Amino acid sequence: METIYALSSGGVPAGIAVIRISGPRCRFVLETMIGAVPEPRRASLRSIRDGDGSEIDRGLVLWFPGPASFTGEDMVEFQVHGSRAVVRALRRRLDEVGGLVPAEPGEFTRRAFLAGRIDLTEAEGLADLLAAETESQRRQAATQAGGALRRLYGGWRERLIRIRALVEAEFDFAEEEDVPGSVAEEAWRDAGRLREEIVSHLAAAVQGERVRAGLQVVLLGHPNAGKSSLLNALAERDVAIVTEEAGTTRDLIEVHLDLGGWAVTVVDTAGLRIDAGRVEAEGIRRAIERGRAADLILWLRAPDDPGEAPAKMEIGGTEVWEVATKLDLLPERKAGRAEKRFESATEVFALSTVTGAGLGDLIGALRERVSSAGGAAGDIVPSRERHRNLLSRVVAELDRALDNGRVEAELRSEDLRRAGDELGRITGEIGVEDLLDVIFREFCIGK
Ligand SMILES: Nc1nc2c(ncn2[C@@H]2O[C@H](COP(=O)(O)OP(=O)(O)O)[C@@H](O)[C@H]2O)c(=O)[nH]1
Ligand SMILES: [Mg+2]
Repeated sequence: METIYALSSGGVPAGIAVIRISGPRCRFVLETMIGAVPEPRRASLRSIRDGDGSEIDRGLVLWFPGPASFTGEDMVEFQVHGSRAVVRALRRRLDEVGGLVPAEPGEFTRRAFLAGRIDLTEAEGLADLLAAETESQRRQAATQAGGALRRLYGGWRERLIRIRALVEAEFDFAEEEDVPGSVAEEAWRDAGRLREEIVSHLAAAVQGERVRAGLQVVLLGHPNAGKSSLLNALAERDVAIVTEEAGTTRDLIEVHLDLGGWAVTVVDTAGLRIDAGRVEAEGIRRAIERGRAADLILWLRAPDDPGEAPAKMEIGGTEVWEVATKLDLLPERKAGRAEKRFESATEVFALSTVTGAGLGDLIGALRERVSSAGGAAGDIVPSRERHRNLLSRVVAELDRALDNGRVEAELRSEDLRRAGDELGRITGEIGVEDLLDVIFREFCIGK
């Protein structure tokens, strides 16, 4: 195994730069660069020395001997002054020492996984924790990174093994007389209870995935309906171009918002227009496609909007809220009420991004929508499609095993084994080699 190093603290210049090293050369690095191996797991202030003995910087040195380290290997951490020159000099020195290579993104975490220090769900939780932008994302990721899913799935897997042992013990007794079937029966009853637990956990997957990815809200409406203006108003900063020219927003623009601790992704789209030029038509196609996959469509229409709302079939089953824009342009007497024009809209709002009227109502409703979809703090929920798919397979195997119509107990026991294997795939104990690159690519360098 090569020894890897990386700047783990992000961009320089900064107050402090943290350089992390993991692998068998750590001890040698300490001996050559600070002339000693300090006390484990304690910060010591040392001179970090160059090849000619001169001081590169004075900083904190931490020594984490394996296997009780994050990666399971020997690890060293240098906390130095966060300047470009200090970091560059340290990198050069580490290259000179020899046997060290720069780490790939997520390589420290990958080594932690391979050493069995963490399981795959904890690695995913760490990736999510590093990417977290809102309180709900942080809480969910921290719960997962702390091993909540590992413990849950590990416990279920052990329970399945026990159930199988009891069921299979019966095979040997089957030939003998007067053995009551109750042990196996009780085991099957427990398998049924376990199935129920997994089904109700699986039902929370939608919630977990939404907290992780954020509520997806797509703005749709004809050109000049006020979509980009609304996006800007929501984002409280200029992220999309607002012009009076129709069809300027040709691409999709995404903004991540934090609405009272919940993540909401708002997507601005090209206006829907039948006679649009080709570039714009491509934008429109993408807009509708994005709307179909979203949690919520905001259908915007200006007072003078002649256009039709999209047909129900075009946007699929996505929930639609209708938003009457440019409220300030309406005469006072009409401004109070917004009548619904789009048949399947579940809510109607009226607002003006110029005066700000009505904006609070929409934001309040969005916040309500996302928090009610998000569940409670401390919930242990599947957070990825990967979990959801594998859990569905666990349930399918259990259903097969629990099907009393099948007489061969050996086959039913085999189904139980397969159910356990699917759980093992979630935690990464079984067959995940081809998945690792995908998962660890999400990380930044130095984690
Ligand atoms: N008076 C008024 N004008 C608005 C309002 N919202 C947007 N506009 C104007 O309407 C035009 C089109 O807005 P824009 O956000 O680019 O629409 P989009 O094509 O749907 O993205 C621009 O000139 C905006 O300044 C509003 O609430 N009141
Ligand atoms: Mg626009």
